[in-house]
Amino acid sequence: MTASDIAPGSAHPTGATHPLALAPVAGPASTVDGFVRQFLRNLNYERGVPLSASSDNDRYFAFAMTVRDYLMARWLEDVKRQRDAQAKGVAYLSAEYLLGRQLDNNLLASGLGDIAAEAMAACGIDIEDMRAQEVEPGLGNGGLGRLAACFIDSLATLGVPNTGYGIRYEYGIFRQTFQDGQQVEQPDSWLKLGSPWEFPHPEAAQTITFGGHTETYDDEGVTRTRWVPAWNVLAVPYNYMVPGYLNGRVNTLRLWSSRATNEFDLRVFNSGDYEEAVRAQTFAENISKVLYPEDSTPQGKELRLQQQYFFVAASIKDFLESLPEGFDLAELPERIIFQLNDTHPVIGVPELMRILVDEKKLEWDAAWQITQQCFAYTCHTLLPEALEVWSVDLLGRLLPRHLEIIYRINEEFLIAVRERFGDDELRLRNMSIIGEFPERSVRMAFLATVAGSKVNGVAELHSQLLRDKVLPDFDEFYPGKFTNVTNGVTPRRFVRLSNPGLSELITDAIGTGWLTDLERLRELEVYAEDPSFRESFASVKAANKRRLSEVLHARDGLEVSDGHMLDVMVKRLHEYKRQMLKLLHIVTEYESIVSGRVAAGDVTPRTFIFGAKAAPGYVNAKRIIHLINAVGSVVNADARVEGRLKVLFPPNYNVTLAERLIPAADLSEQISLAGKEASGTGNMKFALNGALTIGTDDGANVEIRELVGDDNFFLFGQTEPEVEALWAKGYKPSDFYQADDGLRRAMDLIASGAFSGGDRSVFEPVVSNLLYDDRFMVLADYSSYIAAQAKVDAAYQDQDAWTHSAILNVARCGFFSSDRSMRDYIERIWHTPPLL
Ligand code: 26W
Repeated sequence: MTASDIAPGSAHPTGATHPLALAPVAGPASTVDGFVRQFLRNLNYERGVPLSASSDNDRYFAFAMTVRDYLMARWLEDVKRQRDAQAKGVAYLSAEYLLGRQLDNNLLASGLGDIAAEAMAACGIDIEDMRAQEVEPGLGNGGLGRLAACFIDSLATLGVPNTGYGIRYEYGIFRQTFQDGQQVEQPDSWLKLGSPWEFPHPEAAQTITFGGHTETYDDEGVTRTRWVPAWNVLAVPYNYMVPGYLNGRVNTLRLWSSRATNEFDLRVFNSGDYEEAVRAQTFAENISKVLYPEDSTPQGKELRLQQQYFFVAASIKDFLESLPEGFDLAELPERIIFQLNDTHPVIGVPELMRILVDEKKLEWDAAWQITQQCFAYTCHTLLPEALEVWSVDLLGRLLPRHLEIIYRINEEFLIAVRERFGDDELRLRNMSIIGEFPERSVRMAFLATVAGSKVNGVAELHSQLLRDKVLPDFDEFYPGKFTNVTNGVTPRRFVRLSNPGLSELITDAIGTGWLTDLERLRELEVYAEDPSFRESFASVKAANKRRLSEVLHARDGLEVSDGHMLDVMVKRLHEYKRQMLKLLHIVTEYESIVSGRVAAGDVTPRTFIFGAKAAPGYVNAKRIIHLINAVGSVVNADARVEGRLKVLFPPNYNVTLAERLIPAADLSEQISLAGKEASGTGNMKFALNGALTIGTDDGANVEIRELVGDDNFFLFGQTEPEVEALWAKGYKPSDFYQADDGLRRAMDLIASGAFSGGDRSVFEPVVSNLLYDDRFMVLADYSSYIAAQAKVDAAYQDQDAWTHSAILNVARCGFFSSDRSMRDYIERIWHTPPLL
């Protein structure tokens, strides 16, 4: 970088003369004075207020900007370094990023924490008040969105060139409230007070077109196709810093926001139809307005396809424009890999083909060669209903040229299949990218599989089932294409930031290296044998519980009782995740007390905490939320329980709450029906924070159990093959109901209206759903779950042994760092080494 690229001194808040004077790993040579000066400068010149008249929000902004200023030199430098090196990079294409709050993360990454704290103390400002100002960007639904956020954190920390591409939704995942125990959704206006972390670049907007028709024309004797679209919108990029942990590296997250184009406006406007012009504007701006809150059940809504094409087309253009003039497109695969985070961005495949063939005038085969090497696909589900399909009708109307291209890709693919397997019509129908029932539609997972250089599942079991059950013909047709990369989580946010007590304890024992080399947690194993370490570990857990209690009290007026085991189930509300199974356990415990069969004093005191949002249209899930709240009201108020059971359901579970809840948990509930949860990532966060898991052999639970050992994990439930066998034999849930007294009593109590003021009709659908349908075999796994919970109770009696197990969970779960996931992607899929 030339010195003139960056304003000397002024860009740097801390008084250092030149940003490069800062050693990346050794930490900043900055000063408290420098921080204070820059903070006040930002308050005055960016917010336009003196300290004496500033609001909490002003101070939060000025503070955030000071941290931002500090990272800025490194960001500019990194962007330039990546451009100059012409090294291969990763374009992570994801419709969701569930980022969580940025302030603390960016403070940590910059190593400014202590200086900032001192500086604010010197100004008489409580950092906590400023932290509380930040509304987390909830631009995702759950696991998939949070995974994307962990991955970009790890890529920056590893120093791998990466841009995360996505959508800047104006409204993220809805804010959940409860009214009479039922979920009510409120809009999430996270941008109401603005965000100090975003850098809009309207001048770099891309025009994205839709609709219209295609036509052929003669191009010097070659017949070519062009797309004549009917309407367009602008995609305005907003850049966000993605700082690596203490390494002086900063990558970019680029989220697109839709705007009306002038061109479009003016045409209508000049025709005199003002209302129509306004309508058109609103229409264009709707594209990035709101995140679809459906997790795993695509609704096939036109706006959703518009969103997908909008951000993917903008991202691909953005990348192609960044290439040097005269770049040979045959070399594209040496410069970029577009990673498809589930099928949501798959429309990028025909888009790149369209650009290469129609615009760059490459031969189809050459273009296809390039395209196939430039994409890779990650599948995040096994539920058949979660696999996206777009009706040919809709796709053809919105993106006529893309549909033609998809048809051609399919045609050539099916010819190749026929060559290989012969005229096996059934197989051809099963493998076709175009499905015929219930309507003609494009199977996006098939398109992604055909186009991708690699296809990966997100945990060993998931990848295996993907090959064996979901896409077996493709696995046979493309040997070597399928692979696994087990998910991971960033230890910076989910251990260091969320659990400072544990982090300090670990660092005191084994030094700081673990934060970027999580396998080093293994060195803690010996400390599990040290009574004084166990004591410290237990007191960290106790302190985390008190901290949680304060948060829940302030946030929701909820009380966590002292001396209780904290039993936590937090994740989206979905039938396959089986919150109902957890609830049946609670009702069983409660019923055994109120019926007098068990003395309250003999019950292990437990506080059960739920956190879960249901998709707004998912009726069964919403009924289960209602039932959890109803059971909570009754159990918590019943004197016969003597306070030994407590059910808490803080509304609006999000990343910020997760960061408080997980470090306080004793028991982690990972109880999905085997073969349904692709991986889970909450399970990893709990284990790394010293909670023991009660779980089925599903997703990454399998790998957690293998690592921590059977003695340190409460396994229950059928295995995936057992589930298959029971379906094959004919599953009758009522048989299980009849055969188990505890189950019958719990179900009968719910059916009796005990949790609905005597009104039997309220929860009747929940009970009959289990008795007569039970798609996720709650009843089949009940007895095994209850038996495992009894083992949990027994184990919890010996607190010291429990702590021993908890330490071993931490020590043995270093594998689940998202840094390791990224290394696996790099080695198996991307081939993008860190840029040194
Ligand atoms: C509406 C369409 C749709 C379909 C699927 C929206 C969202 C999805 C996602 C695949 C749901 C999701 O978040 N899956 C989760 O991904 C995590 C990260 O890999 C896994 O850990 C979870 O097991 C998986 O459920």
